[in-house]
Amino acid sequence: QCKDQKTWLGSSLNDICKGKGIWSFSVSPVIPSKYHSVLYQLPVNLSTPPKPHVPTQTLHWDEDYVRMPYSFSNVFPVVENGINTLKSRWKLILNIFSKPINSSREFEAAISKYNKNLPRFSALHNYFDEIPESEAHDFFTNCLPNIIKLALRLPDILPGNLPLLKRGHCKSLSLSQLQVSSLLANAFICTFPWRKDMMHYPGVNFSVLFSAESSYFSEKLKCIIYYFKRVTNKNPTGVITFERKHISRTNMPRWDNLENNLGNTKIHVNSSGTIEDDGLGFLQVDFANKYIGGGVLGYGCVQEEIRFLICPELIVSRLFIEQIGDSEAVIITGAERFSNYTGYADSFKWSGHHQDLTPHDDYGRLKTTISVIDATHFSRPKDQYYPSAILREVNKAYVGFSSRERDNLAPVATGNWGCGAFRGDPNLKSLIQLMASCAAGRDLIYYSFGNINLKDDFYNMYLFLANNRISIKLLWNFLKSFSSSSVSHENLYSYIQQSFFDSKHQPSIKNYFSRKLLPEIPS
Ligand code: AR6
Repeated sequence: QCKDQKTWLGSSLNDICKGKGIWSFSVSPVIPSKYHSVLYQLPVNLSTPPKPHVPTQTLHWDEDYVRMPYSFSNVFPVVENGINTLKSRWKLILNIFSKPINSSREFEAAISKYNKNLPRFSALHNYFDEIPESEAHDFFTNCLPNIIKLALRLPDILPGNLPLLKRGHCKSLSLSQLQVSSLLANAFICTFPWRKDMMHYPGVNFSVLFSAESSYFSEKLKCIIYYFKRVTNKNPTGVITFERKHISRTNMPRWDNLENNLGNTKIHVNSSGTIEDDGLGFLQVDFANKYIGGGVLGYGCVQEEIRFLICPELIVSRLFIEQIGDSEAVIITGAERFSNYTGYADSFKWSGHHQDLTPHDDYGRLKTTISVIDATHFSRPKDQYYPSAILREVNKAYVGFSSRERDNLAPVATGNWGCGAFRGDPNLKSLIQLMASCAAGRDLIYYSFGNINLKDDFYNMYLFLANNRISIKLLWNFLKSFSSSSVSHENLYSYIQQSFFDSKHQPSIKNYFSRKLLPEIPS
């Protein structure tokens, strides 16, 4: 699109921000409680990294907490002089990394001494075989030793228990950015022990990435290495909150009962821009996998993976966030963006330094809030129109968009959620997200990712809904009946219009399946 051409329809961003600016929206507080573990000392001053919270309990080694690699319980059996004994794995790790590592093969060999069942680091070897020797030398003499140092400081940086955010429980966890960096450094050297009871956690050790050969492997690695260069050069001083949300079936909205007019929600639909570049200050949606981060540490390089690569602090969530259930979402506040990028999927490229100028909130977090919601993967796209499928998606979006705060909520910045790898229909998903944001009391900013027809059609549909004061309940009923009609899926919007006229006993509009007729909005 031409630079000067207006690429958006609907309310201006200034209007949506009520003229007060994008940083004016309310944020959830950081108050330690039974439901919010804060693992650093308050208050946060942002001139130095916050000190760790002094633990009052001994370190847990059970299914409710992250098993820390430095725990006394992290042992392995050996036979010495014919006697079975248990040795500390952390001591072994300290010993192994007391010697320099000069190549990726030495790196793999070192890790395999304390982490059995490693895949071969073939992608990593290829990478170092191909880059100039001077770059590899710089990595093994500067960058890797700094990562290792940061990893081995974990007992001082994070001496306390790190609770797991488990399925079905509403719970928050706040960590300092320094604590996150040390956890990620441990993930890089693959120190986290794996247990059977972690089966439903995505896993954070980087061994999977090092083995996953793909066209974008080197670009992923560049993002990660660049992150470590930044945080080891200057320790970050802010903090991040990870919140797991669950809404029980009985507390979910009754979509067939909600009288809210969809037109009460303001929308801004833009065919240009992205959530991460243009959604500053808004509730930014991560088009997630139920295993948070999706293929970031393996195969896959689309919206979620890219977001996690440019904001690598998000990756740490894979350590403690169990598989996300249907009525759950994760909200992450404060993750910093470190890198820029170009391209997408196979053409994805790291493109260097990003200075994140987002201001901090009163609690020391960057005012960047990400709502992690996983759409359904429709291997048979026609399944998405069944009422049960629509219900699952609208409930999911509602969990991700709703808030305990009532006033001054940031608008949702979203787009074709579930409509790429997961094969959803953007015409349907845009309406589902409109219903969810309307019920949650947020305005909606929709990036159609270059799709001009979608921008026009969705906006015209919205105008139709708004001008006719159509409620969530009525739209829900139209959507519910769609799958049993004989109308083809491309004509969903026309079907809704026609259903409305039918409900009013008004004559049908001529040719109502033609897109050209959509702008014919009754005033
Ligand atoms: N901003 C706005 N819109 C975007 C952006 C962006 N930065 N990037 C992509 N889009 P997809 P899904 C649009 O496929 O279908 C991952 O592996 C673009 O139109 O990432 O929900 C996850 O881990 C794109 O086609 O999301 C899951 O496993 C569409 O959004 C799975 O993919 C959908 O992006 C989720 O797949």
